[in-house]
Amino acid sequence: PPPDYPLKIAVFALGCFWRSEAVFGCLNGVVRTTVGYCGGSKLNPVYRSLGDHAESVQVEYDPKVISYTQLLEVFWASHDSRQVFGQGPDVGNQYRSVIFTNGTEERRLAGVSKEREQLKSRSSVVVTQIQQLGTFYPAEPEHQKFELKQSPFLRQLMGNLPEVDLENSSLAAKLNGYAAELCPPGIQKQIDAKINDILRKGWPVLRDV
Ligand code: MHO
Repeated sequence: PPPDYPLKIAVFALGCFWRSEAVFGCLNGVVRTTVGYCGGSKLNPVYRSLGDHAESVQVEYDPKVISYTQLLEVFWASHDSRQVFGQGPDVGNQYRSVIFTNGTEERRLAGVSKEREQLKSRSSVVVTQIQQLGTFYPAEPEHQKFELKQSPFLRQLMGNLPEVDLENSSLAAKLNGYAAELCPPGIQKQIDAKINDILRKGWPVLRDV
């Protein structure tokens, strides 16, 4: 059941959003994730025409379980913030690194964390932008929980939930990270164990991890 206090929302851009969603979806305290377009001015962006937006992930989290500061730590640890146009095979403005802040406290925390990141090495400059959060445009359904959808096994284990349920599910957010092998080692192992358990006992579906 959802808590009786409000959940919080954080938005980050750190390269291809399939991966970004997997990274944050794994974390305890993250309740829901959505990939989308943010940070630009183009109205109603779509994948093939996202204009000046960055591929982003919106993270809905329980602030009593995970803090904004902890999310920032995961953000820095999960990509190379010193590459202007993203990394690996994904190059371009759409893959830039951005922290979208909502309010002065988030802006302050983001600024402090960026300074700390810069101090780790002077040989290059951290190019991450800190930008006030504007409209977040959710991406097309096929981009939501993309990593999870590559695994028919995991989807079956979840009882082949319809698309909408998948998008809103905490379990799907977590398994999306598990499928991409992007969960912290402890969580990855815990999910392995749970899946093995279910396969052994022959429970119908996985409901929680
Ligand atoms: N290199 C990736 C980028 C996808 S990401 C959603 C691809 O397979 O197209 O931009």
